[in-house]
Amino acid sequence: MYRYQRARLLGAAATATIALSVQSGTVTAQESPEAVKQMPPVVVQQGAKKQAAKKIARKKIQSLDTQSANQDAQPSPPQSAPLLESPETDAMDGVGSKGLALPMTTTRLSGKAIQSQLPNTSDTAQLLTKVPGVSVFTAGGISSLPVINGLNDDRVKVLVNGMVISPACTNHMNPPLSYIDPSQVAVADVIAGVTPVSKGGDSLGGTIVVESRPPEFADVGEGVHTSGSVSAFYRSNGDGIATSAHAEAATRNVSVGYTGSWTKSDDYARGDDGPIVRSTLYQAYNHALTLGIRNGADLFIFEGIYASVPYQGFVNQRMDMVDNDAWLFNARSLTHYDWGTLDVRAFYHNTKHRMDMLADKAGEMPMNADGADLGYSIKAEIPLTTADILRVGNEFHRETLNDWWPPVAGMAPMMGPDTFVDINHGTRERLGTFAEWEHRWDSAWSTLLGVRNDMVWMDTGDVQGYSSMYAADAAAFNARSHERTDANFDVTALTRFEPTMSETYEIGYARKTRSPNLYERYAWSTGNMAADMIGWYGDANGYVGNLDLKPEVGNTVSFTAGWHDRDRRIWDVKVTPYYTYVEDYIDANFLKSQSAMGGMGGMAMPSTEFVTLQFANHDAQLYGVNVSGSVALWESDRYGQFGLSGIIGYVNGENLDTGDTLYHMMPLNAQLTLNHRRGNWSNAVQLTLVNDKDDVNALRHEPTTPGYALVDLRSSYQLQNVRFDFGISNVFDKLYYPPLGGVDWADYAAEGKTGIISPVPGQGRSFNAGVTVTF
Ligand SMILES: [Cu+2]
Repeated sequence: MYRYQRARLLGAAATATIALSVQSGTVTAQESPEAVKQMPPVVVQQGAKKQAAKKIARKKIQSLDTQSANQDAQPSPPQSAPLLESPETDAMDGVGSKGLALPMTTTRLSGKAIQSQLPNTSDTAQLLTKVPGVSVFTAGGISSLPVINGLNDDRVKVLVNGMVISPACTNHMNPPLSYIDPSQVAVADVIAGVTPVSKGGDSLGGTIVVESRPPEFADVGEGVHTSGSVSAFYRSNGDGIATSAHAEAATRNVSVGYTGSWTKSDDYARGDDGPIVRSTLYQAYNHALTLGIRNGADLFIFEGIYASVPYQGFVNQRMDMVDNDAWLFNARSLTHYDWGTLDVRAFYHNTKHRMDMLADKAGEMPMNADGADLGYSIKAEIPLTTADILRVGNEFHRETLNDWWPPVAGMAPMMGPDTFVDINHGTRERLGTFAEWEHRWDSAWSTLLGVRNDMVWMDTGDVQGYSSMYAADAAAFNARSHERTDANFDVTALTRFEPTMSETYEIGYARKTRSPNLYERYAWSTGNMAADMIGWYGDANGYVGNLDLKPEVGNTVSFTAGWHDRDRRIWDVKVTPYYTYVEDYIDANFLKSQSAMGGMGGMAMPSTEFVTLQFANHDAQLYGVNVSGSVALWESDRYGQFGLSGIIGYVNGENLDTGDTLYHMMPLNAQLTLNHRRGNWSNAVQLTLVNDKDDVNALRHEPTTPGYALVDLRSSYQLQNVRFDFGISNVFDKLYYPPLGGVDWADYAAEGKTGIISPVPGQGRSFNAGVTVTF
């Protein structure tokens, strides 16, 4: 039964997917278990279904992740299914039926699911809002922070081409996904909740694995293969422009590629024909060079990226990004042996981050951060038998950070005469080691069991303030030892049960641990102005670090039930309820109200709305449910194909010590998309529904937001090698407030800091259009 099923799935997918066998690169051997065992994790795929045959010959390597042989043997739902080609269902199809290294809670975005979003956004995190369980909280225009099942930002592990990228900013203005343009993303896998230890470590909520376009190689007898594409998009709201280009030249074994992007937007306008939302402008460049070398099925990739953000407004922060210059280098070698595959990666990242205030905030306060990341990972996947896979790995990550604020002339003693040293050569090193065993018991049952240790070492030097005003806090901080060591242990256990070809169930447990970041432990000043600079919450409150913070430990139990037609062509539904108990959740305690501060420079708060908080451990619980599904509705030669897909998310979080609602919990929300496709036309109508948010975090004075419904339209037409995109987002120009948008500090500051601060309004209507030429 099992073998039959696998062969059948392979057959169905063979039109679009080929897996290279170790020596020969042929498809045929896959039907025997031995061949499956040998099969390397390089899935040669898939390319544009438009140019299917040619592309297949070209052996485009689509997924470079070290998935299990088992998983490669069971490619995603049949690629030939017509309605699964539509952008939304592509996002919906998940990869849940494959090996347990990708649990059922995994959603894979690739190809059209990404392409269809390019007209709408230059923010890579926004792409992920199609994924069940994922929401984003508002930051800069290209720097949203992802949340998975209510666990946000650093609690989500994000790997960009295998790199761990630490935000080098007191406001986390430069999160990992801000270093890659959406147009450069080839595949994004999101694992929500229970995550295999081979993909976890130092995180609680889940893992986002983003891979950029893999190298392409020439076909036999083709000589030098060249390819490329150019695209440009315009968005009427904010006068946004996004361009990208790709060019590649390759022989059979060597490939050199360039990918670049440039994007820019002015402040966007809110809905209801309202005024602009201040401090939402941005501009960004990204250039990436890739070298790929292939030797049989083995692959070596080297990539260098230069990412520059000349400016980016932050509507819900007191500061803006006025320059962010980053270099990123990563190398990967993927080799196949008799015993299995070895995946080795190494990376280096360096960011020079500069903050100050753009025009709206009318003030001056330079803040600088220089951050670097350095690391490697070595992962081996060993198929022990046809039913057993062992994965072992070791990885290291070292973050260094300097964060200092130069004095402002004439502003002593508040902001001078000395340099404020926030983090003085902070270091955070993590050494992770894991072992994971996946076993298939019979055609229905399989299990995954993994254990993991992460050692985390942190330290930082002594600090000083702008003046003697800050001396007491600095002295207290300097008097203590800053060295901290955490020994973290994670466990993941997953069981999958596939009793029939139309149902799959999975139950998982994970204990996951995250150590505090450098700011959570080492931000030291209790002065309101200095504390107000710390925090990535968009709440305009001040935060003070805590040397006594412990790592937070999440215990998650989740269950997924998936039902679908036998071929996964017509319909599927997936439901995942989950519960997480977090021991020592890093929340905050009230330190003081800021009402006493009035009148200092551009920074002060005349209002009692804002508070200074200190990071603190509390016990917390989160629970919720994610639902996703799709159905092929109707098909006719004359009118084309119609399909419907949707996701629903609900999460609830509570601080068990105080009874307060956790900050930034997304209210009940749903997305419903009607897809249509006829020949080269594809169209979509998307309805987004978000409930009132009245369950808010009292400690941070989190604003309530009313419920809303938004309608988006998308349309594309493929004319040979030219693709045209059209779309209208927020068709009815609805004025709305994203529940995780934070407070509109930019407006509040510009209007004289009086009255009640408003939540940040979302984008009003935008007409989006673009063209992509491939050659
Ligand atoms: Cu910053």
